[in-house]
Amino acid sequence: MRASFFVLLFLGFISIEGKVTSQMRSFSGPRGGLGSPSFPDQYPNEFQDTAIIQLGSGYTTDYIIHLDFLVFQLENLYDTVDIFDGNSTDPADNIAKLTGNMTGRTYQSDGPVLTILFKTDLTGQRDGFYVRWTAVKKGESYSAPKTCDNLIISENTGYGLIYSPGYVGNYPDSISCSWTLEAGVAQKVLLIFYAYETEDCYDVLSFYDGSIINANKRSKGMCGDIVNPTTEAAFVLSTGSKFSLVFTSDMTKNYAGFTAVFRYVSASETINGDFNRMDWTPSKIDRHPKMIKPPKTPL
Ligand SMILES: *[C@@H]1O[C@H](CO)[C@@H](O)[C@H](O)[C@H]1NC(C)=O
Ligand SMILES: *[C@@H]1O[C@H](CO)[C@@H](O)[C@H](O)[C@H]1NC(C)=O
Ligand SMILES: [Ca+2]
Ligand SMILES: [Ca+2]
Repeated sequence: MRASFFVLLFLGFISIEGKVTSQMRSFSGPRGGLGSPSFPDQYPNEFQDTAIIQLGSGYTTDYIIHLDFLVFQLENLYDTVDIFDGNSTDPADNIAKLTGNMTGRTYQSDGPVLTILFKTDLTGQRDGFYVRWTAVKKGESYSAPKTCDNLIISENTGYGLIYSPGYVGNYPDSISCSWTLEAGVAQKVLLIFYAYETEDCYDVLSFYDGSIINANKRSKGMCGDIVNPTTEAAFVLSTGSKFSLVFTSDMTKNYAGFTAVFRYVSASETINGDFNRMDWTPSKIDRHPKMIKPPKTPL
């Protein structure tokens, strides 16, 4: 899988002053995504990352930048993100100050350039953030398209992001989207959900070991208010190297849906052992007894 929808330009340099490592990054294009340093691994301590996003040529001051934080988990109060208008870190240009768990938040600049300043202190690391940006004409409102297109961002470095149609806004009614993730030989697919909320139990994310056609469906899918984006993350691990997902919604009632990071991990990985966060266990799924419903669309 390859990223198809964004253009990135990385013109970085790294410097070390005292103990704090500073890094500058520059991104250009009408849409794209960027993660905190080391994402999706935990970010480093004593680090300062300045990322400048410019929409690029053709995007005049008639355009603004819309930001959707698909993932946002920082150590509360000690690690921070500041968003500034323009190529600036002047307090007068500050749009927002973020910390803690803020997955699903949305911000907008006043013009075609903005700066994201990320600072960490000397202890306490978390998963960090991944933000998606989009050019929007001034005066027009923006919400992510509610279709099955472009619901996956693959960084081609062993991880990616996957989210429900319309995220961070609500998913549409009567939709069925599918994804197939393929890890290498002797690997499995690990999904880390940073948000999950669907209608219980009419809108369901189902898991298949293998490709969708001719695959073993896991007996249970996910539905309901499962992962609170301000307090939790949850895990799902594939059985083999290929893992397929199908999200279906019925005709009424919709919610924010989900956002997850996928990673390719060693086949010997287990969820219970090595991960120091809330595990996605069968007993947790069992809290939702109505969960097993066949997808509405035949596969
Ligand atoms: C941002 O401003 C700094 C200082 O003026 C400059 O050195 C840098 O090249 C600018 N970066 C971009 C991407 O315009
Ligand atoms: C953020 O989420 C993590 C779990 O993913 C949790 O351990 C932590 O307490 C949360 N932080 C806040 C400030 O709620
Ligand atoms: Ca910290
Ligand atoms: Ca529904």
